[in-house]
Amino acid sequence: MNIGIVCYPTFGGSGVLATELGKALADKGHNVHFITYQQPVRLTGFSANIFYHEVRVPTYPLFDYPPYETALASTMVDVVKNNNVDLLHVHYAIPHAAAAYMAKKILERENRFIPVITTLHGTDITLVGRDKTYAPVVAFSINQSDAITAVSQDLREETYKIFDIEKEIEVIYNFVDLKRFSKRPIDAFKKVIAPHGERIILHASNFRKIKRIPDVIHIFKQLNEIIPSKLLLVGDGPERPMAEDLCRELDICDDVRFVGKQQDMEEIFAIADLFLLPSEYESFGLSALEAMAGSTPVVASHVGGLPEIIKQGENGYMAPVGNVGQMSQYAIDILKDEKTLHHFKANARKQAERFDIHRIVPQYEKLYERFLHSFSLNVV
Ligand code: GMT
Repeated sequence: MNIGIVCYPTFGGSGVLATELGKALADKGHNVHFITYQQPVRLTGFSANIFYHEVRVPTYPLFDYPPYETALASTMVDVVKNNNVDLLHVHYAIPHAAAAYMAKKILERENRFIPVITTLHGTDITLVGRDKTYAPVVAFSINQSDAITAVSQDLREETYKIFDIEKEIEVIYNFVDLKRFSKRPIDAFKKVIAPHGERIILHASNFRKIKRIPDVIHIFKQLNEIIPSKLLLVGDGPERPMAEDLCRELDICDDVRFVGKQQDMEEIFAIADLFLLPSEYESFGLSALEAMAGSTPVVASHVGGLPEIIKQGENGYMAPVGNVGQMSQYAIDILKDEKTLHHFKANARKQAERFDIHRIVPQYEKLYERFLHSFSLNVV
């Protein structure tokens, strides 16, 4: 198959998932055409059947806001026509589903019928998408997609609650490549972070408000008073300066390290003892799944799709949003002795196996085949 994938090229979960999906499809022999404004961060190395098409957005003095959506739709048309693309799979509804609808309509006028599959990732529905400046276009373009998938059952339900969706939304869970997360901890790295054998606590995100970074820091502070630990903060974003101030205020700077955006998350998860994700909302929580794949238990908020991957008291714990005291107590419970920690780590890895890439990617392939078949029969 020749598949066009449209996504954000950044460190965000939807872009990471879309890139990993494209790479996995290419490994299985499909030709994959990434269409985005920058080379996706996880698209490294060379693969004979992966192609990257950059969306160029020319500027003009008249444009305070260069029209990305128009440039994207035009690039989609061009890529489909020149590469015999069979279908377009867009990740994150805004603005990708609307641009895909436009491209589809243009191609239809040339008698080319291209199925559009939209994968909803979370904030495209629950936060940004529902904003009334975007909502009508989001709802319309989702409804115009030939297939809609959501990354969790919760996101599926939320989408039906927020928008008037006339079609079936299929749940295809996010996945992780377990093989990649099978690394043994690098002792030298561990020693640098925790020189006296302290527990290593990890948080990785885009440091946006929805991630509740102050909760991460307060949970760590309470935990560190009982169990000597180090906090590793991976990623960057608008909340970082505030987070640095808070660490100074709480006098915990010696135990906290901000390491910025990182590529080799496998090595970081391998040395971590616990992952914290006290978000306001997570449609799925791909970082939590990656942590589990690296045998790291998770303490998180009981929200969104997280209960679909975290099993209370088995591979982690969840507490109500903002209940920092409960979350730090759970962290202490997991980290209190080697035997308990080992048990949680083993269960985390076992749970991640349910979401292995080899189980999930065939679900997308099946979906593609179904729509290609229907389109060739003209029954959609
Ligand atoms: O919130 C983020 O980290 C970014 C955002 C994105 O679209 O890149 O993540 C959303 O999609 C991820 C991949 O499907 C999910 O794992 C995240 O839970 C989801 N974020 C939210 O729902 C807040």
